[in-house]
Amino acid sequence: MSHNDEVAARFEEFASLLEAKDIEYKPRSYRRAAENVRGYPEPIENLASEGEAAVQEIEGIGDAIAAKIVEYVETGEIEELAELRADLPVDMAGLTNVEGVGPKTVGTLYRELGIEDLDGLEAAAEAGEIEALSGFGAKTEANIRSGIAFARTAQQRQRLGEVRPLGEDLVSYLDDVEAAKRCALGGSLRRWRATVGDLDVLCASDDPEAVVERFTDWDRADSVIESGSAKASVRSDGTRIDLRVVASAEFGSALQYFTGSRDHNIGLRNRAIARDLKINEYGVFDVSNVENPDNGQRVGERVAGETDASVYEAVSLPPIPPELREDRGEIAAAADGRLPDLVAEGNVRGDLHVHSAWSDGANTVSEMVRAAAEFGHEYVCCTDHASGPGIPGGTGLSDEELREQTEEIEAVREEVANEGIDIEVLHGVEANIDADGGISVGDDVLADLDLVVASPHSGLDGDGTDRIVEAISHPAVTIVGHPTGRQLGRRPGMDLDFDAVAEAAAEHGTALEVNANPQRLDLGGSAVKAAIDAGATIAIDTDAHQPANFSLLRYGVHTARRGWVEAEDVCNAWPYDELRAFLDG
Ligand code: DGT
Ligand code: CA
Ligand code: CA
Ligand code: ZN
Repeated sequence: MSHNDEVAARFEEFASLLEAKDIEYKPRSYRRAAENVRGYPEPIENLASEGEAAVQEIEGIGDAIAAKIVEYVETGEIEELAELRADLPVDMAGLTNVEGVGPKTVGTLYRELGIEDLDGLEAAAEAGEIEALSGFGAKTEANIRSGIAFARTAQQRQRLGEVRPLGEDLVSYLDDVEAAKRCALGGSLRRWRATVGDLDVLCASDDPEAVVERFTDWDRADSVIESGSAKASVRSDGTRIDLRVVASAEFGSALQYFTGSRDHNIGLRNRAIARDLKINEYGVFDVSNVENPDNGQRVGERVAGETDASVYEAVSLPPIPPELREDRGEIAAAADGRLPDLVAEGNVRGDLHVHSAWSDGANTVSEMVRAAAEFGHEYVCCTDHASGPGIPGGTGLSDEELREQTEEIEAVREEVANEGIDIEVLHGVEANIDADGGISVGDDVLADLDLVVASPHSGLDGDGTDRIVEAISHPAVTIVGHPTGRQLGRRPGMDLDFDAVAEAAAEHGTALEVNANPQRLDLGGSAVKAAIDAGATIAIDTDAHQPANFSLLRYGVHTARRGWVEAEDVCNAWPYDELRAFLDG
């Protein structure tokens, strides 16, 4: 089991509490440490067991932070964090879920009004107490009031990127349990939905009680919600996990059933009924000689159920990838032999949206390029932020700085070539899309760059269709980045007419991004499908701000798969020559 996510969450809380106390600089190093620990490929406790010096091998981790990691791994606590919490006893994660409420605001609201949680915040906003504080106003208070409802519902669903590693960790733990023969994730997590209500795990075993016992004993299970002879639910770091244990012969049908979605399963069951078959979690049954098929679960002759694919085969269908099981026409497509040959992570050849320390990234261009090569990319494009609204002060580049950056990019190209590192290095920019759809970089600079990602960073509410279509039509724009501007669990982003956006993108040869950052996953599955249906090109980018972020690619790939995307639809899955032709065309 790995403590990486737990340590990262503690450091993020640590950073927020420091910020709330108006302490400067330190929060940034804790946030950076959190990201590096989360992205570190090995269980952090392996390093911690070798001592503080070993932990300092991780980038961005000095002696003070290393000591805290060792302390946490050894004791399960960080004393300084406990002191900070006692000093500022607030629900930091819940409060900062409200858009416009950052850690500093939480600190002020606690000191001035004693606000500790969402209920307190709501009461104060309703009573007009926030408006009366200096530095706040009627508009801020109104925004907070409207953000609370969204923050409350958002809290009930977790982001895919946070729970997927938890689920994988659990499956690898259960794989080592002797009594468990096969294990798999089910539910929305297996379908790679952007947010997940709870986590469903399935095991095949002849000894279900032994598996249930090991599950409830798992050291990441904080509490047991319920526990029976063949199923149990626990809570881990705020996430509910449901386990079911079934016989091996029924594993496939159970997995198919618990993968969902509900509407997909209804479609499949109807197809079965038309063939005198009955599908349920126990198997597929031939009920042609059964008088009353609804009378009981295991009725008639059992014809399938050992594997997930066998269930589809029984109704004359090829296996349908879990990401497609959303009742968006996948059963008809499967029946007609029209299922897409979905893009896979291995198809992606480069990342076209990457930041360096020139803007708000953590590393030099050279470090990011090397990390991209190490990840396996054939090409990478540096796209630091241009200055503009929504870009934190001082982190966006002026036209002049973009010109200067060109020289550094050229130097990095030479440097990696001299070392025999095989990667093409492109120079781009992430420009802002302003309220009217205009672009925040001068035309002469745009013309000299290899690629332009244009993204919205401010004014992210209401209908943004015209604005995004305008940006798509700009001749210099290659990719529209995170088109809605949504942040999962934080803000819904702009409303877009996805058909109109898709048509414009197809017409102008502008790619639409699937931003792989788990906070965004923007565009999401159904919007991506609209883009594909209109013939638009997709870019799957990580928006990396540090080397560990390149591995977030998988979330983007699976989100694209939810939109029926094939490798040929993805410009950064094309060989470099084809990409070059696209950029130059
Ligand atoms: P979530 O957890 O809200 O992100 O979404 P799911 O899809 O994981 O839903 P969940 O955890 O309630 O149930 C897992 C799967 O089990 C679901 O996708 C389909 C199946 N399932 C559960 N309850 C029902 C039900 O009452 N009717 C049908 N047809 N299927 C169900
Ligand atoms: Ca679920
Ligand atoms: Ca469930
Ligand atoms: Zn970016």
